Amino acid sequence: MMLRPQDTSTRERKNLDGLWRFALDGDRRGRDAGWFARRLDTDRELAVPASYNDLTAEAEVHDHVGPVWYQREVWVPAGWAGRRVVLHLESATHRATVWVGDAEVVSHEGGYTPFEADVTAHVTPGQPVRISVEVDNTLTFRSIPPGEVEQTAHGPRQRYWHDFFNYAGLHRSVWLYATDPAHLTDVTVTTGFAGTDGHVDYRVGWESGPADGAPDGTGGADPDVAVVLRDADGAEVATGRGATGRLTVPDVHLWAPGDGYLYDLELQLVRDGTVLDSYHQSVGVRTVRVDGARFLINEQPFYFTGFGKHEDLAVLGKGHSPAHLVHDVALLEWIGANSFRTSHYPYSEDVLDYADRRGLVLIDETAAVGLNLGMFGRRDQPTFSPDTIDDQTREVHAQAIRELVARDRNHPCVVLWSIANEPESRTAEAEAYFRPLFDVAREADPTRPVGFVNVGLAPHGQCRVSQFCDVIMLNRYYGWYSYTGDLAAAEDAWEAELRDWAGEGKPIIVTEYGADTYPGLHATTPTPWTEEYQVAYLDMNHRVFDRIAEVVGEQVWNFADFATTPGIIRVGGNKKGVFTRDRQPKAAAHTLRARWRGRVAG
Ligand code: GCB
Repeated sequence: MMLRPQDTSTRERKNLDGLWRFALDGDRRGRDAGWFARRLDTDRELAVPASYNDLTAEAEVHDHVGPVWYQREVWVPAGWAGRRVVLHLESATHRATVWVGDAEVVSHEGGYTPFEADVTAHVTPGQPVRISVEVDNTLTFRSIPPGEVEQTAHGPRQRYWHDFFNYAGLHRSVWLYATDPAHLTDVTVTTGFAGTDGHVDYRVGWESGPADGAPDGTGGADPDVAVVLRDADGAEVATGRGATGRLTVPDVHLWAPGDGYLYDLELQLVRDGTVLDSYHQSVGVRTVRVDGARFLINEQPFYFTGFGKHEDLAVLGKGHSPAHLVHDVALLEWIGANSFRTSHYPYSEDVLDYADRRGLVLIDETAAVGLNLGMFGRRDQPTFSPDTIDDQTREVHAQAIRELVARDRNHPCVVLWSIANEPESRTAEAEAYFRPLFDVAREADPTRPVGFVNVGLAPHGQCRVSQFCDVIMLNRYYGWYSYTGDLAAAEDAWEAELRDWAGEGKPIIVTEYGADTYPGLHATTPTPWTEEYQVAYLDMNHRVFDRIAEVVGEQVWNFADFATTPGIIRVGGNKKGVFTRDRQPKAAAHTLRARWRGRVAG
């Protein structure tokens, strides 16, 4: 249970981004040596938010395996005396332990979801405090995503089965914030409409906190919850009392693709007429539903156009950058994309907030990528076994699903959960692994469809996991990894496979199709890696999609070129971008723009 830090009439934040002291700790000495207890012995300072990997010119930083330490001091505002003080990290990749002064305050597993600790007892308002964070990038068979560290004569080497560089560090903002001891802890909103009336169901959590002087520690009377819903102009639309309730919105302005209309739900925790805590939750009133092979938003058939993306930038790595967010969304709008998938992990919450406001539609994915040992040459070992990915991994995966849903369920932009990308899905072990995870997702959020992304190695008739999906999501590379350079044969084979899937009667989104393209490489005949081939490849795919009614979406792999591990099929990274890594269009961008800007939803 967690609310994103926010400034309100009762809350105050202090942003801790900037330069932090930084040290590598490949030998894992820091904890025992008490690095948190004194000034970190280093002359390095690195930036937060950013991956640390590309911030120096040193291979030992770029290729580091194991823990690193970040440390800085911060002045705790004098005005926070008597307040509850919380340290909040938007993410730490892939796990972290945090100390405030000498006290260990929190540990967290998983690199892309937030965590926080009540640090009131460890800080003195008006005084500085030292904050130390040990961040560990190691991937194992017990982490999501999984990986394995190989000890070599030249030190540890991290192996993993996904196609993007294992960037790590503090990728998003770190905050200190203050609330009243009595505070709101959580809110869930679900929305719907009938005719011109919208409704907003809300459920609010709170804690009364230890009250000053109250002998029973309860602070006397329980506080009450009051809520006010306002429209985008600030006009009051509805009010409510109590921790749960339904608000009615007459003449509702629905949130819809391309129309990111948001109401503001103000939550107040009130005792004896005093507002102890106030929090603002934006609300888009909309519905999502699968009906046969149609994907309905607000009961209207929706056709997804767009991309699989990455959080990936020169220098910053996976560090969040507001400027790049604005620019990427500008390019999405320029090209006529109405959606993207947060491949292959949960993105910064700023991305989701902005997508809400721009009316962009998101497929929201966990970091469960690379649960497929066979794909990267490990054919000797089964993916799911007591020695590889096992029940313990599944618990970590389940927790990743719960944390993703807890973080993102109030975002109208999210219309579909993807619980994994391209796992092994042909065996009974895969079926047994995934069945309960779909239950976890549906229990966490009964209001949205759930799926996973199927890989070409598990075609129709062989995949044992797609039976659990509301929507079939397929990554296919006909004309690239198979039928390379032969788009005519690729077209036949692709159409045949898609028609098999269409027989399931579920909506199909093609979540990846793409061709590596070296910008500036040209040919008159269809030659892989040229800009002309990427155009021809996309045209072929689009002909196939347009012949099959069950296809309700096309998301090209990838929005932009991105960094990978070194490999003989990667030239300075993955080059399937429609934009280069520095966001210049390849020829295919104009092809997509012509197609998508002409398309009407449905
Ligand atoms: C895939 C993966 C994606 C890769 C892509 C490729 O199927 O989902 O992570 O980058 O193929 O380019 O090979």
